[in-house]
Amino acid sequence: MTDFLWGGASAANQVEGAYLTDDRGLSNIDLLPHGEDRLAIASGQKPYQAAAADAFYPSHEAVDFYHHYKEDVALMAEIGLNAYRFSIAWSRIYPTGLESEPNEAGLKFYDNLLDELLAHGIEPIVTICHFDVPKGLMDAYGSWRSREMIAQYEKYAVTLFERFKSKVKYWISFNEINMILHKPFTGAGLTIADDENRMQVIYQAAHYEMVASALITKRLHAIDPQAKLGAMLAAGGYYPYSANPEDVRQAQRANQENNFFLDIQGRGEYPRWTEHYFDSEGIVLDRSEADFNLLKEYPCDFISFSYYASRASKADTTGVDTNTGNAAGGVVNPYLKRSEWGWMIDPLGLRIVMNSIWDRYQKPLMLVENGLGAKDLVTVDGKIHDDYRIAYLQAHLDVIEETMVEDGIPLLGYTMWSVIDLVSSSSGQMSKRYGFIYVDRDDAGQGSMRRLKKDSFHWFKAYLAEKKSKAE
Ligand code: BGP
Repeated sequence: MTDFLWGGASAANQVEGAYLTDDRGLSNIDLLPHGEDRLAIASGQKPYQAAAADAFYPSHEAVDFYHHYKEDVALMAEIGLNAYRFSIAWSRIYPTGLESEPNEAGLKFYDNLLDELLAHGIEPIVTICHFDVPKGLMDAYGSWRSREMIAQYEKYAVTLFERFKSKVKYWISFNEINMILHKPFTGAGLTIADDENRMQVIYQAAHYEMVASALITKRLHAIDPQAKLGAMLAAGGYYPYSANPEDVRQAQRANQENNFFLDIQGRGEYPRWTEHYFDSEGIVLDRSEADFNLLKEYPCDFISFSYYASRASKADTTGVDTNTGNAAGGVVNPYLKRSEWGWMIDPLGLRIVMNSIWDRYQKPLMLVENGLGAKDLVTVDGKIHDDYRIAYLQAHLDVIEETMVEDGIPLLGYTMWSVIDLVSSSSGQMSKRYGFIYVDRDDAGQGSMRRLKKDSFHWFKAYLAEKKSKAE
């Protein structure tokens, strides 16, 4: 595991803050408030304009990584990380999305960040679009409802490839592309009216995103033949709740829906079940011959995925707990423990996921998000004893090792979510903490932004040091 990428992960809208600094434009997540409106807006059911007038928007300041990145990168290096997955904010580069020239100040920020990382021996893994659409493109085109978005995204991605080609080898086109099924505003800046065919809007937008991803794979290979483009899926298999064939079929159906994205991005073809499904749901998509050719010719180079929890499916949910706390739905699995937010904790499920993705696509994998959201307490002497996080991560790392060694699955790297505390995507809370590094900031936006090292920080540092010494 010597050249294995051991890293942390984050997303621009969850860490950077400085939401208008250096001419950055507004993006979809800047319009997503903390509090009770968040879920309805995130799932595209309520327009963001209808949020309460005094709503608090946690992405605006986040944990101010924009001004703390040097300190934060130094802390990552102190842990011993050799990789960092982060995303670029589209609206720092093209503030409305529509400009013909990029914003130099935005490019400069990422140049500085990349230089800082490389100076510390940390390999960047860059997500081009992590739940991120400039508001200007939402206003002009209704976001990914429109084919126009493909050219806008291509312009943005090519700007990044040209500028950062000597510094970045691993690119990811869209974070958790399947999140569009559950939270289309978060995933793709979509708000869907009650009288619209919701799945028509979603599958059309997904098609354009996947064509855009294939197109930039083509562009990347021409600009930088060494670089690799990854697809990215929110993974976690659906288990049948029981051996009842109805439950088994239900789980199969849910897995097919999830695999839809990798089937197209990994194999270049729409799965066959979609034909009947689209017909029966009245879904008619704008898909051209040129799109199909592009999808076939430019599949992704590697498959990245997040894994937090597994899911369970049941055909008849009467009397069963469906409160899984997770956008992916399903029912509560009685065999598993759950996090404080109700997510099912299932290390063995990671082995199952890695095997099923590999069996299906035979492309190198990268686990780019895995971690535990939990409430952390700071003791009087400034310590954070997050043994629950250490236990979660250790259990998952053990499974990864077994899967690589015993099942022979190639994994390029592991970037733990989220290395540093940040704003939770689903809840908008700061108190749902994931980091090795604690940030003094609360759900209402109060706090000094001071960084503290949790017990997990020291534990992972020792874990990596041992790995390194064994490899030498
Ligand atoms: C994934 C996202 C991340 C991140 C993570 C944890 O869905 O890619 O952006 O937030 O999940 O989820 P949450 O913040 O909702 O706990």
